[in-house]
Amino acid sequence: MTTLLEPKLPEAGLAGNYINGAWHWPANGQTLTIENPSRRVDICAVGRGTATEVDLAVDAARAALPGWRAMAAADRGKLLSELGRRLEENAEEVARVLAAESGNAIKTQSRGEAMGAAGVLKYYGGVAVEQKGETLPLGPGIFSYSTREPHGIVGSIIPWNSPLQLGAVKISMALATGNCLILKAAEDAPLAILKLVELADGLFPPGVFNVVTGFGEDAGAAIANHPGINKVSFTGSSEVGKLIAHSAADRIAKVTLELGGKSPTIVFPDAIENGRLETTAQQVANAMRFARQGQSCTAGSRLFIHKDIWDTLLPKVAEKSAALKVGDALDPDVDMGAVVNAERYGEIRAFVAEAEAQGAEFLIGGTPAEDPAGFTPNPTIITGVDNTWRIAREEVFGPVMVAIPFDSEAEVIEMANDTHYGLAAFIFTHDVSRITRLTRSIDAGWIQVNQGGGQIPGMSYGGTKQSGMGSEYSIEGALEAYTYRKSVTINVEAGE
Ligand code: TXE
Repeated sequence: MTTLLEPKLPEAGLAGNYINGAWHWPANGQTLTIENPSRRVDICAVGRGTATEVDLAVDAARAALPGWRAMAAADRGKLLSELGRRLEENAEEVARVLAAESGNAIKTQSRGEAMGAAGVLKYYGGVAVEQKGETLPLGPGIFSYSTREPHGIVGSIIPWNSPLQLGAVKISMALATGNCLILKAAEDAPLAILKLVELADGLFPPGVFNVVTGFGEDAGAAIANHPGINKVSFTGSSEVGKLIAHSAADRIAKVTLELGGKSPTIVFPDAIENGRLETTAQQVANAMRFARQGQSCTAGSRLFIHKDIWDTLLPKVAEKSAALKVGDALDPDVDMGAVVNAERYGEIRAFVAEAEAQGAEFLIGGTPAEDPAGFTPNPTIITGVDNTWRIAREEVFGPVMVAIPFDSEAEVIEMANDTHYGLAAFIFTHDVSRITRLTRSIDAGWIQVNQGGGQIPGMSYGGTKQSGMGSEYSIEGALEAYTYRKSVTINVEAGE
């Protein structure tokens, strides 16, 4: 029998909120309970912050801002790089906590996420110095230049699907550019973030980096509505993203939104020629993020296969996907863990049951069990689906892929773009002309060709249409979204 790995968590619970460089138990004495979704057991209690804690954090951040923004960018960068180094050193411990709370398998996901988050912190640590401005050659009597100034106080709200990676992105982008931050961790998965705070304790000046743990409707909404917060950065559902955009509009706060997706994966016949069938099938399964239970905003959940290779490719994709070992995220041999909570599991179940009732066919998987021991649905591939059905149009955020055949390039472009989302797309072909036409025509912020990989520090990542606004993971994205241009014009006195 396999021995399960265990995370280290304090029995007395965690204060959760980290404000002005110190742990803070919320004034109301209330807690959030964190569940391990693989086992359906409670693992830790965390202080439940509300608007009171957000107020305290904003005051602390405001007080810290003048010193932080005045610090040399290279010195701010060094602190981020050091946090990345500490995370790397403690990656295994953090990864176990992450796997326990999120349900993301330690073997395929959580270890990689801990190292990926460290990579993001180190990348921004290195590029912090790139906060450059411009000059304008107006002649000898005048000197005109611009600088990039931080917005001031940033409030970032993150979800539970990749909490550590997204936390690292939000921390890095805000702090590298000279802003102070209040980060709201997701109520389902705050523990890995709190591990990161432990590692950061004492590193940044007090008040520069604050964390609030609480529910969306109180702590999250308090951030979205706070008059002292100049910029809100949000990753989560489109529904909440719209609420945040509305609240921010009332005070012209700046907003970055990274929302959902229903990304197309498009495979042309030449993608399986010359011995490429196995690798293409594997990359298609990777793009679907089955190993993350499909809980990824970029998941290639609509698979369009050219009719000439439908019978060859689809069974291979099914074989690769079904080969994933599903189970406890802390089992070192498990490839695919649990979805985050009962509500998400129930929604996935409802989506699949509805498609089954509409007459869909299952190539693998099926409607998840009603009352499982752990929230671990199996990889599911559905055919016989009409593009108007909910399963083909809405974000399921579970291990559920619909496969649809196509005849022509024009037809598949139309189907791929027939969605209000525009986050990612995956195209499989080696025809350069076709790649050029498709990458131009598909509405998506990020297109991968012949692979289904993850985000890369340095490469801008963000969506079009209702998938969001602004981009992350790059210094260009951070400069556009976390700073404003200040222009200065100096009338230069003529010299002797
Ligand atoms: O997200 P929420 P949920 C999509 C995915 C998923 C669905 C629902 O389709 O099935 O959203 O997930 C905070 N004001 N994505 O309900 O509610 C909340 O506390 C301010 C895609 O878990 O958007 C958490 O910290 N904040 C996505 C964060 O928002 C509020 C990742 C995300 O929670 C708030 C997650 C409010 N009124 C879900 N209400 C992606 N883009 O990767 C909630 N929050």
